[in-house]
Amino acid sequence: MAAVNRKWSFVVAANRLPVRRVWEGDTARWVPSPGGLVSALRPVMSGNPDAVWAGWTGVPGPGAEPFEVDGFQCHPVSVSQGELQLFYEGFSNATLWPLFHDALVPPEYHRTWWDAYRTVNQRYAATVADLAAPSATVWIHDYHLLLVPGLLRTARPDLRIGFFLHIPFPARELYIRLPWRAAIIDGLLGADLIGLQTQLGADNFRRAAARVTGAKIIGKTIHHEGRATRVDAIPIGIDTGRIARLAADPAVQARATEIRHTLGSPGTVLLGVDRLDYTKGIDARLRAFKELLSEGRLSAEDCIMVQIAEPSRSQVTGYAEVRNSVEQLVGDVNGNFGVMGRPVVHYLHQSQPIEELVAMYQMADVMLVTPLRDGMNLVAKEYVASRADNTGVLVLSEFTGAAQELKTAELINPHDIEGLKTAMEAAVHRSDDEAGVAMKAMRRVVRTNTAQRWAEGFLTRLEACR
Ligand code: GDG
Repeated sequence: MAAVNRKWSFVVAANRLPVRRVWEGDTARWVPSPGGLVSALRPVMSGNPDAVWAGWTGVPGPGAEPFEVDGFQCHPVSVSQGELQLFYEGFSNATLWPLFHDALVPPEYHRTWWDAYRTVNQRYAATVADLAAPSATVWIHDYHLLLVPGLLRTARPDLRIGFFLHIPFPARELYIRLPWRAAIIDGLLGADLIGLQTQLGADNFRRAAARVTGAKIIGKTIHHEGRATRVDAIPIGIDTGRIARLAADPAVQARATEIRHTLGSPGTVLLGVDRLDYTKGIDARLRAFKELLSEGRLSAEDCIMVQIAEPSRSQVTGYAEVRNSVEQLVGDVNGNFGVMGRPVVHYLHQSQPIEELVAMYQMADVMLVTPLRDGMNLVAKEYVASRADNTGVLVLSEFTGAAQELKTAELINPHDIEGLKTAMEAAVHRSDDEAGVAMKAMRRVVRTNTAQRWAEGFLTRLEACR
């Protein structure tokens, strides 16, 4: 049990705690959440007596007492039902998320959302200020908490503060539409180090900061009001070891064979795995697949597509629309090209455990990762990490952070449907030799830049600041 009132020399703050609640009959217990961030921070946090994680439990209402799960000390921050709508679904996911993803749907600007965002950020900052020991290191994550570094700097000038943005930072011309653009830049500049997924994101941030606050940029550092903030590209990785272990597990391999058999043992399986989000370009790949079938460039007898679309943010503007358009396209392809008992697109609007995803990665010949904009995209890296025999082709959007590292993928522009079709057709017909060379190079990248190395790298740079 994390003691109340004690101070910690390493504090992580993120919207969510690294845990989720599972119910067994009438009893609930906390288990560690799946996902890259938890794996990345496990080596520096789990079992570390000086480290604590502040965040929301996922259950609205008053904050619970501190607790421990799997060696992670968890300090809940409360978010009410009303704040969930205004701060989380509103400002975080209907203002910042679309604006930072190139305004793929129009961002909404509401002063009531902004007020709630500020209130919740103040609560996080106050919580961290209270938890942190003198001169502690604090690492704040993502777009839900953009104001926390600045609020914390004012309350606790002694702290070493790092911030990592998991999503893209947009072009300055887009960013400056935000009515609260100055407050957010000021908030972020409270950090000593700001990490972004790509060089482009880091450049965009520095340019926006210079324009909005008049700050001076020298090299990678922003100088403003007597303080310096270093801004770097520090791309996140995956827990490659875990994915590789799952890929080597005979039960997972047997499942991969079984899935392929269930699909009717087709010549080629194309796979998509995404949260059902308008940024992920799921409709672009379905449209391309449909046209390839109707032009006879791919055959429905030979090629099957599987699309896993994890349910996501169904209450937020834009998400019901993308679900409709994806489901309409799936129906269209199956209606036109399927035969009784054998659909051409297998679509699951369900969350899958990682074991099942790795089995899918293993059975798929072509992986389709076609976002219109994506900070990194871990699915692309997980696919590569699952291909121990160096087979498989990754079709990857240029507009993902992952494209900066996985340079031998089949890179595409998802806005260019003809180009996407050509790349998908080529991927289906790619020779094993050619695919092997490309896959080997990508596997070197995911073996080197792991989630654990990313966390160490970020913290080493943060220690070097100030
Ligand atoms: C944001 C940024 C950035 C588990 N079950 C399912 C599922 N998972 C896991 C996947 C993967 C993760 O969820 C999805 O990560 P992505 O990177 O693809 O996407 P976002 O959720 O948008 O993550 C992104 C990331 O933060 C980390 O910094 O890379 O750019 O947007 O690990 O194994 N995924 C899906 N269905 C499941 O049932 N799709």
